[in-house]
Amino acid sequence: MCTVCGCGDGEVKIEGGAHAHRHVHADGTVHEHGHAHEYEHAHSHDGEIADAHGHAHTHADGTTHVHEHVHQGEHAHDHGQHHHGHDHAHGEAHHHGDLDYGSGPARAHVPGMSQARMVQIERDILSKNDGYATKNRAWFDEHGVFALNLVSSPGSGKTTLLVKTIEALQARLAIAVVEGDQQTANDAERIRATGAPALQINTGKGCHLDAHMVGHAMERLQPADGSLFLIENVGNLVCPAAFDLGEQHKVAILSVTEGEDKPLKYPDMFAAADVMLLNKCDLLPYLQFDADLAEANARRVNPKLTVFRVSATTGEGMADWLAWIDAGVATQRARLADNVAALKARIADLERQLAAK
Ligand SMILES: Nc1nc2c(ncn2[C@@H]2O[C@H](COP(=O)(O)OP(=O)(O)O)[C@@H](O)[C@H]2O)c(=O)[nH]1
Ligand SMILES: [Mg+2]
Repeated sequence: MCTVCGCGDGEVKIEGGAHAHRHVHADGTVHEHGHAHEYEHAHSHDGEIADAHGHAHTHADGTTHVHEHVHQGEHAHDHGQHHHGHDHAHGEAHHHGDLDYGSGPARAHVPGMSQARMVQIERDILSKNDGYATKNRAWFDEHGVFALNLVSSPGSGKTTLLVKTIEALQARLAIAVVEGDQQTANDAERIRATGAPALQINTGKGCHLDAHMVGHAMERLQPADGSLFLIENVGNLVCPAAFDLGEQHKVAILSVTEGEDKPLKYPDMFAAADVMLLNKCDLLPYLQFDADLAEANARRVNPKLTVFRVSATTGEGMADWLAWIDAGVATQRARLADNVAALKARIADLERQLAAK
């Protein structure tokens, strides 16, 4: 997971302007940013990696190698000399001398860094992110906005699905879209062609959107009360799983050309999602793809997953997906109505108190 390297620092660009600005988050926290270049979002996200003084490898069989390094500058250890390819038996899952760098507390490996340090960095990044996500979610709930975070590998059909979803719903629903990609505004342009407002976030080297970026996008897009807010995350089945953006649901898209075992290979994403869209079902007659097995694999990772089999190009199965969105929007609008009723009651109460004085 990319939280181990803190990638994406200082490379984020958000469409929409080149000026210093100041914004106030829901809790009153104030951020000020100076923008030196056009559209350059110049503040740095936390996640600095400073030291490389030691690391521990935990192998599948439980063997742990700890290395202490007090080098400055280049980290010169030679992996070959650490004899990673052990000739003794590894744990159950790895009978053939396979290497598992996903064991240990950090569930990942970075050369030159201890697992403890990695866990600390990940906690720091995610707790900062979660603070922004909580503010985003509070704002969505206050304004009765239904927000979805679409996650998948590149090319599974996220943008195509969004375009078709917008075309089906926009007559009766205000919709705004955030597009995340490392480079280009291609997807935002595809969305804008439908008439819906869209904002592109380029993440540079970063492999996911975070809640801070989405907070900025919300300020620019100003989603309407009771509207639908769609976030297309950077195409990547790994990193976006860890980052809460404040959405109501993560929606994972798996297309039938990707293989039935992807939920087992990338379980974090399918565990984090509430819905899976199995897309490109129009191609099933031409492929050796077992849709039932793909669904079963996804449910092994996440038994509560709601699955819709769809084809964005033919429209097959889209009605159920659209009905699911309608239900979510209705729930958020009911919440908005409750918020308005509570505010009216509060105003009436204050007026009574004033009249009594
Ligand atoms: N056959 C078929 N192709 C699709 C479908 N949905 C998307 N595609 C194609 O898949 C490719 C990638 O789609 P895109 O929406 O850009 O994927 P993204 O990278 O996840 O946003 C494009 O060539 C789409 O036309 C579908 O339901 N069926
Ligand atoms: Mg796309």
